Amino acid sequence: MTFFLLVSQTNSLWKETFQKFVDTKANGPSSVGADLSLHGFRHVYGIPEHSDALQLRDTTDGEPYRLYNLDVFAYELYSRLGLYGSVPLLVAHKPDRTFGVFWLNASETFVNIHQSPVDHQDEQTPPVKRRRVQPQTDVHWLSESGVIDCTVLLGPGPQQLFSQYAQLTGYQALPPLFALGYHQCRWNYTDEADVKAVDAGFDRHDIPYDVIWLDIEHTDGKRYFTWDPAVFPEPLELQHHLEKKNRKMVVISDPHIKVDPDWSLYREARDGGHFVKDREGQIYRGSCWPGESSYLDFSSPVTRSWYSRCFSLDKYKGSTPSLFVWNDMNEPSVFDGPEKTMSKDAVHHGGWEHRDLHNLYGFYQHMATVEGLITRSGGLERPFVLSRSFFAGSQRFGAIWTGDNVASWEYLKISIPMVLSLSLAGIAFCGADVGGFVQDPEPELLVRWYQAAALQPFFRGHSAIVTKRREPWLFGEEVTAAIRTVIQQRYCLLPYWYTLFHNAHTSGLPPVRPLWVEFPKEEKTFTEDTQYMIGGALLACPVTEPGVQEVKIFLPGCAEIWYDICSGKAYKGDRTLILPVTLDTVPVFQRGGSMVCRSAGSGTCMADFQRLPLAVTVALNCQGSADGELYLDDGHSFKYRDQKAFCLRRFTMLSGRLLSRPAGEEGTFDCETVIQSVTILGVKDKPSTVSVHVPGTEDMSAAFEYSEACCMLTVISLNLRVVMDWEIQLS
Ligand code: NBV
Repeated sequence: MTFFLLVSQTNSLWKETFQKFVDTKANGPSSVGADLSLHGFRHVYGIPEHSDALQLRDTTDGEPYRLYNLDVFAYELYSRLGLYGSVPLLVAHKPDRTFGVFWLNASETFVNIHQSPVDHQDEQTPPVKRRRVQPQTDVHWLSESGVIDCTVLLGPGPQQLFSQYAQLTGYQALPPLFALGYHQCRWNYTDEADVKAVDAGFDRHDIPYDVIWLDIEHTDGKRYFTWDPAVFPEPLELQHHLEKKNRKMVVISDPHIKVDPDWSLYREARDGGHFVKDREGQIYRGSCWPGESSYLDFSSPVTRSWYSRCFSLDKYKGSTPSLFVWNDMNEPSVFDGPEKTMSKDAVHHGGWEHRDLHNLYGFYQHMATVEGLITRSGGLERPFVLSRSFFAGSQRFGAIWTGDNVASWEYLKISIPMVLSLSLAGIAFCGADVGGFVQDPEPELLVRWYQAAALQPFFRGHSAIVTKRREPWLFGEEVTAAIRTVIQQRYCLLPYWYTLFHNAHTSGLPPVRPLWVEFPKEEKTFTEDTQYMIGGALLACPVTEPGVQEVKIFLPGCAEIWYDICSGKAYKGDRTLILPVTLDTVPVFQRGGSMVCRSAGSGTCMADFQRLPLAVTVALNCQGSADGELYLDDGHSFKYRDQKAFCLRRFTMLSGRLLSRPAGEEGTFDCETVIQSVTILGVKDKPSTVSVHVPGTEDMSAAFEYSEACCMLTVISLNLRVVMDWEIQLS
């Protein structure tokens, strides 16, 4: 490892001109960098956010990867330019080692990657005469300011790496359960009647959803924390209306504050010294949605606690406990600033220049907003806050989305590697605007987007102000039915998603994972970014191309069995399957050896689904065994943490016997949830009896159905309480 530090003090370098902007370098020009050679590694990943493939490319002939948070509307595809957020974590992987480099620096950063040259001569040389060339990846980090603070994470496997990184930067916050449901957003729902009509539309079309979102037009002249009295005169009544149906509302709250001395919030921020200053010590001004604006200095703990208090129910008039928040434009976006962001020589609390902490600006707003919502509930309720900008550790606060994408097939396709890269870098609660934010999706694209996004952690439909309306029922019955199906399936799968989030919260392992994370020894998986794993059990391969009649799916692992979750059909691993598809097909396979819990039934929103019984699917591996976990709690409070009010069960199947036992530490959550059915895939022979044993009660025989064609056994009419120990025996 070689380090170098460059500090030059020539006068001409103390000022830099870019277009009409002048950057005065009060502390002189500087940069810090380091070169690392990763011996034996050919595959490197991470350093989001870029609209690029999962595997990082060699940058020798092109631009380096840039980490500089910027507001980029309809960003270019397959580009290394900086987007809204940055996580300076690079992950390298080879069959016997996963390795990470965490470069903790929040100033503008470039990452160059050089892979060992391919030895062409070697390829023509007969194998016996070939020299063995050890692959090598050289990584060059370069940041504009600060110090070298670089941690090397040794793995050795992906799971250890995730845990090491989480110990450094924090674990994924456990979201309230509703936040894993479907969110309906638009810039903008125009008034209260519009919101109620859209809400009623979901009920009319039997499509579950949990949250309706209001964009900037809901405010009084883009003054956040206010309501436009003409179109949202009764915000409390509106929230109560939704709350009665167990639904929530999210409103946008951006970091820029309208310069308006007649507005008390502006005056408070100004008089409290809560704004970023320019290099002359005056309040920094820039233009944004409200016109002339100043920017809150979230790097200051005093400003953060002032901002947090702005979310208290008495201060934020028209807000209720069922109102949650969306932080947008927090790179920060400054319309008339250099590269549409804040001047690097602006000054923050403690005299720090903006250049030193640019990539942390959104992180700190997210932190303060989350703190505000927690405090608002007296520390009892889990918050939900979505942020556009982020940095390493933002996972502790909530969700992130991939910003202003476009309604095209290419953007649908790139949403998968973007979500995977974010997940690898700890930002596990992430997603992309369904349908594409800019322009209008054709119906087929919209359906395919819903199908793909229903299999990503954060699931929100969103569209820009000039696009046509696109609520799920506006494109004819076939489209409505297809969207209804995937949203309902998403809700049914939430016990599994929630368990995965609990896992991310406690172990650092992200819910969605590149294939190589689950198959670290299989080189064929190392470049795969059209299909991925949801937890250890499900392989997802959403259709992202128009007009297709079949898709090619790689099923990894020569010792694996994969079950098509739709047909139950079993396939051996280590093969490429050609699967015929229609508009309704969403290829998902369950790995032999795993278990997945789903809600059995339907409902209008998360609260309904929480009350449903569960159906367990056990997929047997070649040894006839399987295991899995289920996590449950009240879905909204911190009682799981403060009073251990959770239920964590482990199911194990071996030699025809399925056991349910507590997994590790026993929680105190006493829920009524029952398991209604258990489907076992891969049962070669029909059992003569299936009996159920619950300690303290008499053994009972259970009703079951068996399909010889699918080797599928379904034990029905069970009524097994999740919190109890039980076992099912096939004989
Ligand atoms: O607030 C308006 C939009 C918002 O809908 C979008 O999701 C953000 O990414 N916002 C950007 C500002 C305007 C973008 C043109």
